[in-house]
Amino acid sequence: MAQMNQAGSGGVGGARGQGGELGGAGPDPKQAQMDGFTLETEGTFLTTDQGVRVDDTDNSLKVGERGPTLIEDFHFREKLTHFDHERIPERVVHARGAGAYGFFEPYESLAEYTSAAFLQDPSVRTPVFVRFSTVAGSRGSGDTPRDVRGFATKFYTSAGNFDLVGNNIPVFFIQDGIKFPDFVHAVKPEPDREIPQAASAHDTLWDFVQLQPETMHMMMWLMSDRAIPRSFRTMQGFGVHTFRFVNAEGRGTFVKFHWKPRLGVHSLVWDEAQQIMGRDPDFNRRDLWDCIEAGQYPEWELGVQLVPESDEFAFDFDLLDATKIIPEERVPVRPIGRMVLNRNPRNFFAETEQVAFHLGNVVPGIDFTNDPLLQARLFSYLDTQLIRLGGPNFAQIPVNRPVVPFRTNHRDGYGQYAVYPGRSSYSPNSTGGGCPALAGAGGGAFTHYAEKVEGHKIRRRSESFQDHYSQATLFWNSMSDWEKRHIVQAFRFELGKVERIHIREGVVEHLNSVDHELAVAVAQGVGVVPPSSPGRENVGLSSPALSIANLGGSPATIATRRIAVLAADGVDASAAERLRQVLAQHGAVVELLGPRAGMLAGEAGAQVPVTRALSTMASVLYDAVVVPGGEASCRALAGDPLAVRFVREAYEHAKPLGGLGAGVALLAEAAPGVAELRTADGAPGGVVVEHGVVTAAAPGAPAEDFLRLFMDAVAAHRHFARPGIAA
Ligand code: HDE
Repeated sequence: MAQMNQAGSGGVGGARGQGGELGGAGPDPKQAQMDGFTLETEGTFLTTDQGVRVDDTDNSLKVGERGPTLIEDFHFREKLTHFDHERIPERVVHARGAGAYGFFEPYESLAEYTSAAFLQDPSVRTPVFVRFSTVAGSRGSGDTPRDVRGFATKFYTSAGNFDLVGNNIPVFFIQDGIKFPDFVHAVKPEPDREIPQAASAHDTLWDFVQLQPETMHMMMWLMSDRAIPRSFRTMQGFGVHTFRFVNAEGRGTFVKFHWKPRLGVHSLVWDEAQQIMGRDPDFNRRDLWDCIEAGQYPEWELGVQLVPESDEFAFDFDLLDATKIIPEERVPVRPIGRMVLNRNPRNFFAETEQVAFHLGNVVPGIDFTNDPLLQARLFSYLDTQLIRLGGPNFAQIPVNRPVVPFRTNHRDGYGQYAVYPGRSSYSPNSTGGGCPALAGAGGGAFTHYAEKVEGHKIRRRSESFQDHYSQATLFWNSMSDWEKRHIVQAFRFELGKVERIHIREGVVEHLNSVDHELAVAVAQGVGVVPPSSPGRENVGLSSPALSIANLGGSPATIATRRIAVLAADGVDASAAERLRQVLAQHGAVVELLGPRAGMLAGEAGAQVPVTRALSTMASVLYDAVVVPGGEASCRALAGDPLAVRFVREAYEHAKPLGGLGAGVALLAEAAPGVAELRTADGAPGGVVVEHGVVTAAAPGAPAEDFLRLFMDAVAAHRHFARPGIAA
């Protein structure tokens, strides 16, 4: 029977030496450590917490068959007591999340800039645990609200844990952490009625925004498609603050961290995001889990923007202001390594819920700056775990343990697992031989960067933090047409839900200082008198790196895209099979949806297995749709309102559509735009491709041309220039 092995490698008594290598080829030390805490139940007996075997867990101990129940039933009491205490407070923000393990490996040594152990040697892999999250919703809310996504990474390095607690948006709402409770109270459900759940479209958030113009840059990002990512795997991550690298000589360099997804940056459209909340509230969480299970491991490249300390004041914004980016055209992002997530947790609560991130978890070679948002976070993350995880020993929870030994003079407290023998628990001591001993910098100890600071104690915001509009304008100017359209639609949606007209007016006034056309377009949609002239001049600066349109991923790929093949009895079975084969070979997840589960009778009597019944799915759960030929199949689909809606919505959400033989007519019937496109091209019979609609009217299996063009359309993700769509 499985035994719990707490002395497993890297546990309290872990055998690994400080600074010991985490070998690239060897077993993952975090996995080995977690294995030591894992309790398999297969082949075991049910016991009490005390290890006593249980004979009956269905009937409480009673006096006679009809009771009463006896208090001496220790199994009954233990079972209910444990159940009564199963819940812990959810995170005050970022309550809903999903996590995975993996590894990070640097491309080359960064010793010139930092002594961080995990950034020295390309042959050394460092285990990681990443938790992605939404911010405003509660733990049971849906995955696709319009919201920031958290992107928090714990690196279990050979010099202790380093936590990079970032978001998928590179700036933040506020400049000083003392405003965080105000901001969070404003965005969370309103306190009297606890409405709305996981939504920013309400009066209190927008009231905060109109009264706090430093939010404007972030609000532009939040109203953009960045706030509705297609997948955690297709979003960027950012450390947001300016941090500091410190090298072995003690020289500091400012650094901003960037994660870039290998698959490119892709988003949903708003109508789709709203539907998914009902159709599959676990959409992003499921996607992460399924891809890892399927061996299609999510991957990001870590990049850094490095700024020498001598350039601290070289910018027209303050590096300490977390509402600003450093445009990539000014300081390029240097790729320094890659992260792969290749292992799902075994237990959601034990790992994903109990993981405790803290901005203050840094290792030698990485240090802080005086960014006042960062400074506040240094307090908050440790503090929050005390209530969330119930005491000061949460670092001993398996997922939080470093893979190197820890020895402290901390003792006692709830949930203390470590058994420190001996009489000494203080420093300095002679009773314990002076141990645990202090290491100097030469012995791998963390030494704080000796930044010189002086000043008066004041409550004041620096003059260099006062420009709240320039970068909001930069972001707007950098957007493609369709991104701009989505931003206007998002502002109209959100402000349209705001009840108080003065709040809508206040926001429009700020938008007028971002861009006049934007303000007018939003005003026209929300019943506010459009401003007559710009609030500020827009000098037209832009930064291509900010637009999703430029971040499609390279090389473009259909890997992991979910493609629905619609079919009914009479489908051209060989066409359906060929589509499945080729698309799956290129890494797509191909599902055949039919009017019912089970088998379809294909043309010429072939049996075609249905992956799922159409009635259990919706096009919002797929990236693309393709309809193989077969007269009877397509006629049946055309008469099925679910199938027609499926195709129409995919068209309206700008998704790639494919049609073969009789499938072309079905597409045209379901989505009138398709017919318009085909006529425009005027090539009936051959393969026609227009705005991501790929059709070949000739009956039979898909030709190479069709497959190639359809896959190109899928890789491009969305086709927003399509006629007749709102997205
Ligand atoms: Fe957080 N934040 N935050 N935050 N944050 C938390 O810590 C806080 C901020 C971020 O998956 C809390 O363990 C303050 C910026 C992520 O477990 C809490 C301020 C960024 C996560 C907290 C900020 C983040 C959190 C809630 C302003 C991006 C989820 C539970 C000074 C750079 C981590 C917890 C996970 C979680 C405080 C601002 C990212 C209360 C006071 C900026 C990804 O400690």
